[in-house]
Amino acid sequence: MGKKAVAGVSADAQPLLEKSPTKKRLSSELTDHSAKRQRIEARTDHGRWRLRDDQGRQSWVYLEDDKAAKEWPQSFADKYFLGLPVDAPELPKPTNPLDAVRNGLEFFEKLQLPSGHWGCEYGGPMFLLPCIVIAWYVTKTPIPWYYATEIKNYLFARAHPEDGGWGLHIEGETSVFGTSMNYTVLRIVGVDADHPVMVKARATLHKMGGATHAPHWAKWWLAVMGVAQWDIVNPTPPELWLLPDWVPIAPWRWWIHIRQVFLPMSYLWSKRWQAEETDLIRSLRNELFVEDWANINWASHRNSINPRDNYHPKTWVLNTVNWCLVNIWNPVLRTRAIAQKGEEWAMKLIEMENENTDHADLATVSGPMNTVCLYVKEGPDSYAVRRHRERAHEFLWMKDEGMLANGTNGVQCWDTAFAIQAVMDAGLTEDPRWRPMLMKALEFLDDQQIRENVKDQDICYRQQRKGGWAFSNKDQGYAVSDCVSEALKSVIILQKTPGFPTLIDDRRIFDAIDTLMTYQNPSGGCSSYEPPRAGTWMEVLNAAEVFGNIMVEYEYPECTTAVVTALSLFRKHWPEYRREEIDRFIERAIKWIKTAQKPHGGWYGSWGICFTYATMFALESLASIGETYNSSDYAKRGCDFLISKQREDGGWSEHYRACETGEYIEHPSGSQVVMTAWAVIALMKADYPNLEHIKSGIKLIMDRQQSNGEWLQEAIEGVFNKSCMISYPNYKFTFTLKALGMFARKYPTETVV
Ligand code: LAN
Repeated sequence: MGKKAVAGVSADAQPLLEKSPTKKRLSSELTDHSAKRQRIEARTDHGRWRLRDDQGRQSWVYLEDDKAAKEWPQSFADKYFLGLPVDAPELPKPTNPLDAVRNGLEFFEKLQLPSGHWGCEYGGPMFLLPCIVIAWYVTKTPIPWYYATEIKNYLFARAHPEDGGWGLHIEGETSVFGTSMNYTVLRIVGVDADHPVMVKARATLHKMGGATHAPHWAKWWLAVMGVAQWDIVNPTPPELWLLPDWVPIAPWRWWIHIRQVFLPMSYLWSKRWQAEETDLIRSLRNELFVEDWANINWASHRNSINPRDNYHPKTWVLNTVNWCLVNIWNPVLRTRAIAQKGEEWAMKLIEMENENTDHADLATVSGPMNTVCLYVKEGPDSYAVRRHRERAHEFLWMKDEGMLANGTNGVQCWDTAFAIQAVMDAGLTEDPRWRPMLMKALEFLDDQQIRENVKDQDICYRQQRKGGWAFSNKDQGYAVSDCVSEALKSVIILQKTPGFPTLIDDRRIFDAIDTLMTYQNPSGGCSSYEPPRAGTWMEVLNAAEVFGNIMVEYEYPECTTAVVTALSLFRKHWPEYRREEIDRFIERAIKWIKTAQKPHGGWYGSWGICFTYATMFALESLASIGETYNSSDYAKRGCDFLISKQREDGGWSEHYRACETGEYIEHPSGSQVVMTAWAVIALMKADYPNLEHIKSGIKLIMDRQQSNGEWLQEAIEGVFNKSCMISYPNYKFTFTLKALGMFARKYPTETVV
């Protein structure tokens, strides 16, 4: 149990219990959730969980009532996500790739959700659940016992088997960020500090220096809780939002995610708001730190950080800026009037974000932070707080291990677009067997297209989005270049297939194109949510420590290719519309793709792991203008790079550390189906002449397919900001099917088994 004894731990483990009923309360609304102990059980009955799909809004419901459970039986997808037996029928063993596609689709079709989309767990990052749970705690939001129970189960299942800590993401090494945050979550949901899991985690945390050595975001959350003091948090002044737009560092120029996180951070930092003190908070002050809490010199730990958390050390520029803010700006120059103006404008922007997303907010960090801001500003029962509370459920996911937080409010539009394309690549869109599934998917994309720009787009610094699609759903409503592109391709493909209706008319297609055309950077490459608004030098102000490439938009081969292929497809069907601009766009984009090739021949991937993922996209871009292995040195070098990484069993297996280091690294667990699919897709796109390499990859994918048509989960597939991994479980269906289908169409006479 660390260095110090923790007084009264058992009772303190009752986080929502005020021990002494006579204790003076600051507000009467406390009574509700502080009066009872958080109920927590060994496990819930997994047969009672259901995934509700309300037009693409997902939330997990626990049916405590027998009658309700009977009336709403568990679906195949519910059971699959929960790891319960699904009894999918055994299928005839495929003798060729196309039959393997059919078997895969038999299984995958059953995972399509009622509104027509595919969903799945979207976990990986280990700092998201803490955002939600701490926000619940400080806003006195009751946590249902079945959530508390399953959150505990998930975190217990994910504790590092040796040191008992948690990392930045599920496959990462233990860090102060992961451990201090998830330890806090476990205490909030009712786990006793004496529990062996907690004792072990605490010992590890203390060995790493305790929570004084946590990165910025953890310090911020602990300060909000009142477990740490605000002086330990590096400054995030809201008055930065008052800078005129022309100022090169003005926050409107930052990457949308860091902008939306900085916003609520700056608001609460400026207010130095802290939650009401409870026994749990007092207890955590003893548990999370190595030093005696009362004697900690908080300001001296602003820059303390354990090396494991310090992926992107702060630059001397940022340290100097912070020093000036702490020692000159805050104490001497920052008048109350300036602070107030900054807070007011930050709050206005938060309110606009809430209005634009109906309180779903951009993602799982800013959403919970905004909830706290609104709680502070408007009080516990305001509409904004209640709506935020409702929407928080859409970020939670239930699986066999327990309950986790997803990176966004789902993967709806993204995975649905790839599902459609997998059928298309296999040439099966006209097969009546898949028509109902595809029809539902098309209807979903029709419903989810964003029809208008946000209100006052320029005031809240948003990007044009009309006609686009978000990664998740239209409620969240942030169009992303590649999400728009993949959805648009899928819609065009289906609507041009005989037998499918035109749900999305030309005007709406043109809207999507108009929005896509805004994403090109002067270099020719495309970024994610917005074209870059400042140079990459802004990274010198990266204060997050745990992430890289977070301050501004970059150009990505993945996004660039998605846009190029969408425009190319569009151009075939509508050769007149903005023709010259589109031609020029594509030409410039591919020029940029060429410049982004690494000396070893591969491309660095920012959203999937890593060189394998991006090389697939880059080779597709080149192929779209007819540059393939035999005709293009770029394509040849890309293929040679991939071939040099093929393993003896025919597969590929890149490790996530490649994203962190920028060097290709082999995964110790051997070939992965998703990675193998990416590599063979790339080789096929580039017309790689030696078929044996492609065939051995295809064979590996077929060999790994189960007799019911599914593939099993392997290593994590995705990444963001270089250091944090994120799961894309549907990729083991969509990309395997795409690879097999492409092979079947391209080499119809070839056999692999
Ligand atoms: C995502 C998810 C989707 C992803 C793709 C569409 C796959 C990509 O091609 C473009 C970028 C995008 C939209 C993306 C950006 C960053 C996200 C939103 C995430 C990886 C999901 C979670 C992550 C977000 C930043 C997590 C919150 C953490 C912060 C550092 C703010």
